[in-house]
Amino acid sequence: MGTMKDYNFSTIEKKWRQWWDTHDCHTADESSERPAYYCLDMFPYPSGSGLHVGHWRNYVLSDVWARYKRLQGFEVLHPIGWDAFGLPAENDAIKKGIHPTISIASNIATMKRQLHEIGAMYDWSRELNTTDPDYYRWTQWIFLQMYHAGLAYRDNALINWCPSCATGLANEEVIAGQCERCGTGVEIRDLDQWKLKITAYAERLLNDLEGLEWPEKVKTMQANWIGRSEGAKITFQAKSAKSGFSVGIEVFTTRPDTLFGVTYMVLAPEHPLVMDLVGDEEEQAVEEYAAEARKVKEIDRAAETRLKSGVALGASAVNPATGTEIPIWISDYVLMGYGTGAIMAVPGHDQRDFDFAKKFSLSIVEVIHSDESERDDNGDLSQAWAGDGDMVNSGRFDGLSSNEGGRQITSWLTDEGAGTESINYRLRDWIFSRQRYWGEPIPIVHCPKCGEVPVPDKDLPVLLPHVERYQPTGTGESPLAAIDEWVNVDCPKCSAPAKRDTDTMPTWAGSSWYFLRYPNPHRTDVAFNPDELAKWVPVHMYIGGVEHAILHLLYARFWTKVLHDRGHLSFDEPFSRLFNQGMITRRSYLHSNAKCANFGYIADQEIVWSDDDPATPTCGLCSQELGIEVAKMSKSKGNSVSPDELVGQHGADALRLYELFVGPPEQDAEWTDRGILGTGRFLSRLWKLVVTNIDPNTPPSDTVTKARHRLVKQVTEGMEGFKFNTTVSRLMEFVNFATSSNGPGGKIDPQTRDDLVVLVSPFAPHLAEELWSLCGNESSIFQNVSWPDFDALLASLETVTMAVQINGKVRATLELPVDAKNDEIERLALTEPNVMRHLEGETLKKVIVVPGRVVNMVV
Ligand code: ANZ
Ligand code: ZN
Repeated sequence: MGTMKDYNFSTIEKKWRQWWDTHDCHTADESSERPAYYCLDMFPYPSGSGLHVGHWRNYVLSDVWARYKRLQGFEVLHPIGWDAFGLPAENDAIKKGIHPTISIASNIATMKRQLHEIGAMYDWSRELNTTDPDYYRWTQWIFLQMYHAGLAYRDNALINWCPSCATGLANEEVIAGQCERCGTGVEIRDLDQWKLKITAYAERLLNDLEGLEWPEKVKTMQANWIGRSEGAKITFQAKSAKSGFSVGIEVFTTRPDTLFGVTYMVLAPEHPLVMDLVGDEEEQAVEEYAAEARKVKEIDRAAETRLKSGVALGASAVNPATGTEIPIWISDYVLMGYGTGAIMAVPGHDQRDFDFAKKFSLSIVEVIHSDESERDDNGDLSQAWAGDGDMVNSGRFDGLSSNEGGRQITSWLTDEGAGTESINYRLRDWIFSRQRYWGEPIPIVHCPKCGEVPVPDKDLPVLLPHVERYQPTGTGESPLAAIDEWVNVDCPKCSAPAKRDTDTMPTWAGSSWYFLRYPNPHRTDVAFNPDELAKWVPVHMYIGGVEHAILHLLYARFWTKVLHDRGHLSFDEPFSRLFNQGMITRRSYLHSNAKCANFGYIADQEIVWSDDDPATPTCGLCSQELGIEVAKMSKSKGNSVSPDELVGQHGADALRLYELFVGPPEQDAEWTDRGILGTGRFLSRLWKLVVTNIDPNTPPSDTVTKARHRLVKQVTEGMEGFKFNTTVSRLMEFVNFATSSNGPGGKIDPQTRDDLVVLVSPFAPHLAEELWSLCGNESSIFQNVSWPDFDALLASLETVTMAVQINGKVRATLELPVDAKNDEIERLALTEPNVMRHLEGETLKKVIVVPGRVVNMVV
């Protein structure tokens, strides 16, 4: 039995992966009696660089959880697939000059091998790919569901345009004024675009956050993105400088209490009334200003600190509270996309208005008094006071608190027909058109007679044609527009010659509903069957990166709600519980010598570590000292570590353990290359401990039994709390104890051995399965073994001895954990045989527990 002595991970791991596959171990059984549990990973996009150990961590975390749930008795659905449409895949294909269909197939092959090596319990029978026509047929069908509900519409709009990706972007894809994908500064363009009316769901998307077991941080990010503001809409009567005509200008304000302090109005330069209101003299300056404003990024326009600029229109409006005439200006600090695109300016209480008024010598009236506001030597405001206070200079509202005043002014305006309570959301409709090749074609035909005609469901999918030239055109049209034989079709309604819509859907389309497809991925008659879905979805546990906090997670919630409202789903939230894993960071070394061939992020093998000064890495070519930076692991920073070699050298289980051991799952953790040696050693020690106890004649000893209960308790609690790193430490400690001469010296009883193997199995499944079978078991741990139980008392660390007295006489002693609760102590005391005997036939009047000392019973 020489082979049994050595832990040969590479043979073992291959063997068990094959065994799992041939025994269909990971296929979720629809007809199972077990309760259903859906543990979902955010599916990856098939990138050309494959997986690095940072990605691996995510999949290991979810697999530990899925396996744990399996051992707890659930039927676990743990699927995986490919988010393969969209910019990332297309940009990658363009960079390499390989058609996306080809590069994606080969990227998937690589990543599939890598995912397989994790040994995760993925149900590959449900693998799906968003670029598969059998899949995107249903993505198009959902788009049409939106269309029929009036939630998908075409709109000529100013949109964010990335000049480098040559496509329009959703607001969510613009991060600090830059394209979320490539970092290029975003421009504004005027294009006909498909939009999805996510704003119709703003209220529900916000309110329903409350019921979700999600990290607070993510919920806050979504809430801020939706951005609910309570206030009022107020109409100001304005007089055109050009025609003298009267026109109402509506503003949105969160501070109706400041109405008496409105000393001017500002319209966004793009506001449709600007050209009606402007005077002849002002017209040219206004046009020039508007043209300049269009070039400024929204993020800069909105910045509080931006130097205020603007032009007066020459027109005026009337403050409905004071009857005073006030001038109307345009300025880029007012955004067309928010509220009504016009504001009532209150320089006394809004800092941007204050700065603007100072610059253009407009009057400032204080209407909210506070002792805390900052004043100059004359007692005037030296800054806007934006807080609460008492109303002043506000006629009959004087003396009210600003909150009460706001309510009263709003109701007065409502009576006058000049205003109304209003709730405003920051959320904008989702710009859904992309002028790119690699996406789902929008299933609409444009007919000169019938207008927009949806492609009938039976004609779906609208296939993406295979073309040689798929590079973006940059003209505002997608490359599809150039394919005449594809574009020209008969109108589905009147059969006249018509044209297909040539836009494609954004990356986020396919991922907005994929979790609904996994329960029955092969159905051809429907996208999903609500009855078959019901037991799996909402997803019980969703695991992925926090970078999806807004985009993907908001869109998926939106689609789910729409499908629910259309009668296709019984639930309206997709993910009950969410876990965000932290990122893996690693040191990277930055070489600043531009003359050296190693300039930039320098590769590991080019770095020289001298023995004299081990803290200072230098360049192998030019000997210059290198800068050290700890950054998110990525290929472009030269600090990414491939799992492939590590799996070859140390085994998948050792890597799994190190991925867990590296730090708390929800936190970022720094990768160290030698860390895996420790977890590898641990697995060898565990192996030895178990194989030397295959046929033990070892009877259970008290210390080992207690240590076992303690271990089961610690691991169970660690699992429940998602503290996998400390849980791995506990397992290591136990193996140290079990092998140490102060402990049992390597001898453990069969139950302790079996429990240990089961506890380890979610972390190191290959090794655990091999040990399990060496212990004489025929089937897989994950087929019919349950998670071990523990006894709370045995599991507790320290004990005290307590006497149990009945009417002052000691009748028993109890060995109890120091932290035992009074009712627990009482319950145990009452079950002592000698105590029970003495209580027979007596009425128990009173029980007094003196913790740590005595239980007194009075009969
Ligand atoms: C008068 C006022 C007085 C305001 C005051 C604030 C303080 P949030 O909280 O983000 O919803 N506003 C409205 N529409 C705008 C637009 N399109 N561009 C720029 N600013 C706009 O902000 C609402 C406030 O932002 C509104 O309330 C309005 O200024 C301004 F003491 O109205 B307020
Ligand atoms: Zn160099």
